[in-house]
Amino acid sequence: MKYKKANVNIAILKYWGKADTTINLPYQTSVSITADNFYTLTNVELDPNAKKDVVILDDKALTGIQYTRVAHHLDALRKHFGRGEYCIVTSYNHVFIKAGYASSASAFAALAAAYVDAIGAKVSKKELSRLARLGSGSATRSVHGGFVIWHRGKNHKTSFAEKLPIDWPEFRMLFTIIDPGIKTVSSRVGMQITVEKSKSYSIYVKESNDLVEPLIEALNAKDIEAVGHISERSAELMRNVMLEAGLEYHTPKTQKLIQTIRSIRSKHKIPVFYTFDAGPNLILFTLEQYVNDIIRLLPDVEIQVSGVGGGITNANS
Ligand code: 2P0
Repeated sequence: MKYKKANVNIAILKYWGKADTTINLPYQTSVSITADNFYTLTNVELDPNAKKDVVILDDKALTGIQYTRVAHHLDALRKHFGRGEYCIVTSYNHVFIKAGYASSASAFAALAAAYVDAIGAKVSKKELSRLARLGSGSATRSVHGGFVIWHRGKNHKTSFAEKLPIDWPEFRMLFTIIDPGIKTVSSRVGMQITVEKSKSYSIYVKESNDLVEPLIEALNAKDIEAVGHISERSAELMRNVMLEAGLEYHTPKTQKLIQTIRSIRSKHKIPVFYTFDAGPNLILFTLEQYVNDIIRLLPDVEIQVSGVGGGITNANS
């Protein structure tokens, strides 16, 4: 079977809140790195006789909210292309599920690409990023490889992602597993609660958008210290508005690891920085030459190392 393969991405500069929930229009411009070892494979077949979509994930038919999210994305794609046929979606997730890392970025990027392929349409990567956004915000960025910027835009046309012209193959992400069993409020729900309840949300949006230019400068200069400090600031700004809205995604283990990372930095002069999403795990940013030392200094932490990955590709199985 022919599949589209999309990798997950981790934001250095975070997206956390929607100006328009129907088309996942964000309040902030965000910047991410596409990972090279966690991905989703998806095939879409049109079924002109079907009365509804069928979605098979990891050999099991999806139901409930997961099914509804896929069907809604397909509805949006059908509407966009003026088509009516329902689909059979077959998908495999090669994502670090055990750690609670979300797979919506790779899942909806692969779905958009596989649907476009199934109807035989030709679209640019920029357009594909818009179509992926209709399924999930973070999927907008997974269309591209490398370092990616998602311009927040003001409407469907102007909110898209593009690859930044940065070649930094030594960059590494260390995915930690801290509390695998913890269930959290989904990003989709969490960001809505934050927009509604956080007192300083509009200040956060401005502070976040003010980090775009310094981050691009730091990436262009391949300045790991500057990139790392901006990534921590972006994550902490996001956490601050989450906490104002009553959302705590960290556990004591998360906070303890943050302290350890800071002390590795100061004591051992190793450039290692953290970020986090809507969960208890940290993702560490560093360079290839420091990976072994960092792993040695964190003997009790389960870690998966990832390099910089590519954009959507074809795959067979
Ligand atoms: C990000 N996250 O920039 C941020 C940081 C989590 C924290 O994008 O509702 O699954 O589908 O647009 O994309 C995760 O949220 O939410 C996310 P929807 P999504 O990576």
